[in-house]
Amino acid sequence: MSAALFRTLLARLYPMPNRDLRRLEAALHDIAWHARADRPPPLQEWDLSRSPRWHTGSEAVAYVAYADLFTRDFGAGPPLRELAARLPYLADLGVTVLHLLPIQKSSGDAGFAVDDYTQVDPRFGTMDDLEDLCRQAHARGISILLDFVLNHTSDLHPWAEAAKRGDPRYREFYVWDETGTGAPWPGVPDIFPDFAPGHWDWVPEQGKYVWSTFYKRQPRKDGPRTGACAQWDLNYANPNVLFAMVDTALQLLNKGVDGLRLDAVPFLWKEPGTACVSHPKVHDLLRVLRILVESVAPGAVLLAEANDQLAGLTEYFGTGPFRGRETHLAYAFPLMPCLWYASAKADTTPLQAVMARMPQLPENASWLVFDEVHDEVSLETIAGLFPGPRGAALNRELFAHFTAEGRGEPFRFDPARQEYGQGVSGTRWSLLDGARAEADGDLHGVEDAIKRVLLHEAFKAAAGGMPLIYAGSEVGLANDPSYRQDPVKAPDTRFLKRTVYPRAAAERAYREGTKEARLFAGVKRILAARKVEPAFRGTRTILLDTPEAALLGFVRPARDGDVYCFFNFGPARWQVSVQTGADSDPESPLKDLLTGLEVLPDQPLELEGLSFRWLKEQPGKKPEPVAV
Ligand code: OTU
Repeated sequence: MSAALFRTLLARLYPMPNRDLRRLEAALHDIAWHARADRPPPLQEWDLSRSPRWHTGSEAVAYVAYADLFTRDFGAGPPLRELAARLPYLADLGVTVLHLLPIQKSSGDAGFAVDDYTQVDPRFGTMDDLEDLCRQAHARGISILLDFVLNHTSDLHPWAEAAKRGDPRYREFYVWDETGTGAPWPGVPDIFPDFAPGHWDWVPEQGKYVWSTFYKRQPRKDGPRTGACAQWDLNYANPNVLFAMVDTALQLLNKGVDGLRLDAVPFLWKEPGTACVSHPKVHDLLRVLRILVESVAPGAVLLAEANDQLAGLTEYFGTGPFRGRETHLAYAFPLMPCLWYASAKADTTPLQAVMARMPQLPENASWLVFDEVHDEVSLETIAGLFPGPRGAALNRELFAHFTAEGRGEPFRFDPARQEYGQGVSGTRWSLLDGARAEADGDLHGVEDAIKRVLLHEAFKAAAGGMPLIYAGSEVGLANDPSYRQDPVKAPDTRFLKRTVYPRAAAERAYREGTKEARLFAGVKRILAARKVEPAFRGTRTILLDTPEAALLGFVRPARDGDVYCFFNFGPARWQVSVQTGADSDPESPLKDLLTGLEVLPDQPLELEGLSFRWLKEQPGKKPEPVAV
């Protein structure tokens, strides 16, 4: 990256006289230079030893967990230390990337209200424990991805405390309402309309409102002060904020983590008259961060957490001269609600429509393909994908389906827009009706739920990106409604799915015949088949025509033979014909990657209800003689 481009970015972000700009640039280089000098030699070796495209490989599989919930039932030590003992379990499943939800000192929002970036929360352990965990994970071929909550600090962070006291340096770390009215800027979305409405938090010490996209203590001056915590957005228009946060990022990377999940990244830049979401300057900030991260920890990846529409989302991989030079990974938000729609309605039409629109990514970038994380399933995304009444109808259908019969609970329900909710909280097993079926002793229901879970996993593994597994979903953990008893958690339904991973479930995962073992073994088989198949590298997919809405088909191209992927989201059995390409060998049998069995291309392919098939071309291969 040329120095001129770096300077261009800074000049766009911070219009100022050249001399000041040069000073700003020098300050950033200085921060990076110090971090480079501090990078421990073993990490420098690690940097050199790995491919810079490790995140795009077919073996790359991510797992997201809360360190405490994932280990609590396994040992009484600090979670970061107990995690080491859980690595063999993850490795056995096929996981190569562990995303740890926030572990820094925090006063709320399940870790996303950070009080101190330089300290691990004592509940989790210490920075030394983190370094140790990274070493042990690397030894097992597992990379660690850490949350980097860069959009906001808590109101208890020393910067926020200083701002409350009126310290002019730190006042400028945040964004204040200069009108004094607390009136929302027009067009700015309301993210937690139910329990933290608007985008201002009242600060009695200053007699002013401060910008807060997420949790607030007191949204209105004359309202109650009941918020469980507060998250104050950082003011990136102030270069000192950029300095501090770049420094924080580089220090975390020097602990040995392999990547940073950039939390709530669309909200980084505020400009009146805009929605303050994915502003062009957000991208400039990320490009600056990428350059500096690469100069210190080459091989470390940046993951954009941006619940954005497809076009906007793709920009996180960089555009123009910055293509492939912004974030390495982004959550594939647009696929997610469409996958749930396919599951709920046995209709893959929306999923196909979105897949057809997925753009070609730069070779060094990839999607993180997911069906759930620690947050709600954001169903509203489907409304944005299909503007007008169709999208609203799809959203309504999804919402009704997944909040019915105790599957999940509404999240981000806007009381002013009663017509439909925006998201739903719940574990996958509960949302797919597995928990209800188990409770009712409905064996057919349990069978179906198992098949649906494996369909989801097979789709995520094949769709063109790194699949992401939410902790416990691989053994079918159910909703835990006990959060309602905790007044701090009660207003936030996302806690419904933030369950302790019980030791008993891990034991059953290895006890044949249990539902846990069937799920675990099924997921493991899918990931193992994916790992060795070159066609599952990268992100290219080509949609196939299928005769039924319940069916989805696509090709993953590869030089040694394409892979044909078929999914049946409906209960009925269907036949499809595999239309191999014109340059394919019509004589050669295809190989089923899950069973190893051969299929002749001119034979109709049987697709049982709620099943999938992955078929690999084998150019030049003669059919096996049929055994008698
Ligand atoms: C993220 O989510 C985290 O994943 C949440 O757990 C946090 O509460 C939140 O940030 C604040 O730190 O709105 O409902 O476009 O969708 O940042 C979840 C991005 C959220 C947002 C996302 C946010």
